[in-house]
Amino acid sequence: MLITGITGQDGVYLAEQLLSEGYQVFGVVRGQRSVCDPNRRPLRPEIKLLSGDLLDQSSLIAAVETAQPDEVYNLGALSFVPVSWRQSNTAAQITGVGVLRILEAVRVVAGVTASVTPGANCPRFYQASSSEMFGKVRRTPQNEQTVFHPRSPYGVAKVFGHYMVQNYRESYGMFAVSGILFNHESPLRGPQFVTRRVSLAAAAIKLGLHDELRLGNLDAQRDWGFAGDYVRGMVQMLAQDRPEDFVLGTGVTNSVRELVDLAFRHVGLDWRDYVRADPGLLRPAEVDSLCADSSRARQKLGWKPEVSFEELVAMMVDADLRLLSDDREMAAEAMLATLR
Ligand code: GDR
Repeated sequence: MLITGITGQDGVYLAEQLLSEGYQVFGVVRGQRSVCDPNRRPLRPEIKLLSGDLLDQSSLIAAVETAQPDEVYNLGALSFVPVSWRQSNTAAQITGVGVLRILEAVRVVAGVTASVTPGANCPRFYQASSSEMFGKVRRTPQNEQTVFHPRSPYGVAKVFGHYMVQNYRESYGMFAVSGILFNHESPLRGPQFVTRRVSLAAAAIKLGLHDELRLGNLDAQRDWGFAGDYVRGMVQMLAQDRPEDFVLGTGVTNSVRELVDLAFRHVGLDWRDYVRADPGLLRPAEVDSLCADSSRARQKLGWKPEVSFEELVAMMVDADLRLLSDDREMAAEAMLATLR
């Protein structure tokens, strides 16, 4: 199995699942392995790391050639949405055209052309598509048929990747699918994303290490689930008889305000005493509300999320209480710095 984005939250969970099922796992990492979250669990030593970059076609061909994988999971992206306005070209190149490059690498190494159909040696391909593609939503809840209206350069790039996967499926007959995943979180989430920012702040304030939490749009609503549940769905999508895209989400929507209320109540605090609105954290164009209709995944994959929003928030706040209570933990200081 070959995974891009192996150092990210989903890469870590997916690798753990595949290793536990007995598969050999290769991870593509850029020359210098960059892990933005020092709290992240170290990668398991069984994982074989190959250098490669979604910006570099030849490096991806070399990685696929070396790994000779049965399955390729493209989880690599510039995943923090606000950065995509400041680095829109980079976002388009990594998150959008990067999908084309890794698809090309798979196609070329497997010797597939318009007239040569994929043989048994052609890996199955999973693309991490995103609910950000729905953006300014046309209908609620959103499913595989809902029209896309992305609101950020990140979302636009994901739409490009999504249609490229569909095109490779239709043009070459490759087993290539996209999982349209709604927000999924865990104690391994990067500290810049709102759930982790809130869990860190609630824990830090409770422990007397910090005194306020600056946030952007409190009215934004998301469908938040647990990342461990979602990587299970990725593996199930590639185990189907025929390639098909699937929406994964809980079908439950909460606002950022509800998230904050829950996290602070978990540590016995009233969020109104600590949260400050920071206009600098508002986005040029916002995705107001998302809610998944994952009935296709429930019916065809038998997939359903096991962790509720309340359990997820409690899990994340408890993990951050442990992290920040441990004086020896170097990661704690780096995490606190992200709140300042
Ligand atoms: P999102 O996740 O953009 O949905 O994309 P994020 O956690 O960054 O934002 C969720 C919502 O919270 C609002 N918000 C804030 N967000 C952040 N980061 N920081 C704040 O202080 C803050 N205050 C309010 C945002 O405006 C937004 O509405 C995530 C990423 O993982 C993508 O890569 C992935 O594709 C989608 O989820 C599904």
